[in-house]
Amino acid sequence: MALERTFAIIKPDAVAAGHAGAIIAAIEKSGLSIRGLKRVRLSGDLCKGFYHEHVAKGFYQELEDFMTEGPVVMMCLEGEGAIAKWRDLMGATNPANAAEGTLRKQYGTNIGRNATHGSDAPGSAAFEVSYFFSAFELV
Ligand code: DAT
Ligand code: MG
Repeated sequence: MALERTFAIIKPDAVAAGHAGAIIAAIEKSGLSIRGLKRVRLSGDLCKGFYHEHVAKGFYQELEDFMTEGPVVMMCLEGEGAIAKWRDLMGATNPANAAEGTLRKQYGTNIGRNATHGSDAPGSAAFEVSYFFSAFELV
């Protein structure tokens, strides 16, 4: 396995519910390293650029309304096989289908409000990390 970086978001539902600390603790326990972290609120334009592959889809407006409704915590995570490892910790997109013990099972509500984001491949991870973090913020 290769040393990878991936991009993670604790989404507005989980931040508002006070689950950011528990999710960060789960990341630390997993062995993934947090290389960058910030708490911000997305604009619609930032959301459209970030989710460019979903902008034309029927659920996009719902996704944007949700992702901009309150602050998020975003992170760059690093480790061996970090992309798959973080996806495994999150669980399936729809919390109803997510495995027991995963973050989306524990903290998600439905397919739209699913508590966390994670990059799905090396290309999207590189794009997403650089979309939100400068080199100065990754330490
Ligand atoms: P993932 O976040 O697991 O990579 P995705 O990239 O297919 O899933 O979709 C991005 C987000 O969009 C997802 O976390 C929640 C939302 N979403 C996806 N499919 C949806 C649907 N059918 N209805 C409502 N929201 C949806
Ligand atoms: Mg995705």
